[in-house]
Amino acid sequence: MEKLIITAALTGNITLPVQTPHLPLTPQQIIDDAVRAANAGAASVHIHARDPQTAKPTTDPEVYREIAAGIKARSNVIVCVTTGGVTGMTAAQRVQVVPNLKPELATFNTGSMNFSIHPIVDRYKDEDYKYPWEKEFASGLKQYIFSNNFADMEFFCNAMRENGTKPELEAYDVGHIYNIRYLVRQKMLERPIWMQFVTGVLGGIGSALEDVIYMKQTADRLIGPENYKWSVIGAGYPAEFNLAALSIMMGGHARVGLEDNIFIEKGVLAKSNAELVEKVVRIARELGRPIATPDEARAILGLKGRDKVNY
Ligand code: KMH
Ligand code: ZN
Repeated sequence: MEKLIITAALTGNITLPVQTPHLPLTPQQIIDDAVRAANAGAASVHIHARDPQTAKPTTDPEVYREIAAGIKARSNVIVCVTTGGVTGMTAAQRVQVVPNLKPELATFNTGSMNFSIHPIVDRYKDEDYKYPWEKEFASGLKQYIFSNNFADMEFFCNAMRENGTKPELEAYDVGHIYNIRYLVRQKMLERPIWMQFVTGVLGGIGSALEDVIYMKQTADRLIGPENYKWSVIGAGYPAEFNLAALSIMMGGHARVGLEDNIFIEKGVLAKSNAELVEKVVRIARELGRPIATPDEARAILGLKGRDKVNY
């Protein structure tokens, strides 16, 4: 089996400060967490930018530039920027980070869906929230549709191809794998196709072992195992680690991080992204799966190299 590529998803657009005090929010906090996660064994860090004043998700390319350049100055880790966006962000706003930074890797969401964490509002009292926008943001996701229609996907594909950025395909359900097959047939994707099976998000497929195996079987049938590399995201605890273990045994790769899961053990908050990476490194070691370095991951994924980015 090829060496394990560990991705650390540091902040996300959806995890809220009320959920954990350990979420890196400012550019400096995100840079520091990225370097620690890389030192712990992550070959790739997946970054979302937050407004440095309000901690709200932002698509401001200059905040992304500060984060990506700060990480590059201190680590060889792959920087995977998000094009995910969140409520109220247009496709054009979401994708502008690609021509601006010309990153090696950027997320590419392979279909529309509901995407919400509104039920968490019932867990917190008003005085628990750190920022005035959090409760309304979480409640508002009940009406949110994460839009990635076929026109959006063509637009994102073209932007990434024009800038030498490899898309990290985020597939949240089996129907999204049919969309990927469509994109392959339209010759919009280069091999090896790199995809994350994103499981356990409210609005997407669940995070049972059977869900991952079905996603894998469908991708093998539609895309062909020789044409893609895959990683698993299990949102929440214990899914993040159970599915990482499953993927490690099956020859896939794994993503961990506070974007997807804030717990290191049942009811115990992870103190950093590095702590989550260290746990999946221990699981891989026990299962005899060596860990890929950033350059080994670049070779596996066919990335252009950190000297070809624009930051
Ligand atoms: N912001 C979430 C709706 C990605 O990083 O591309 C999904 C997301 C995925 O942001
Ligand atoms: Zn993300």
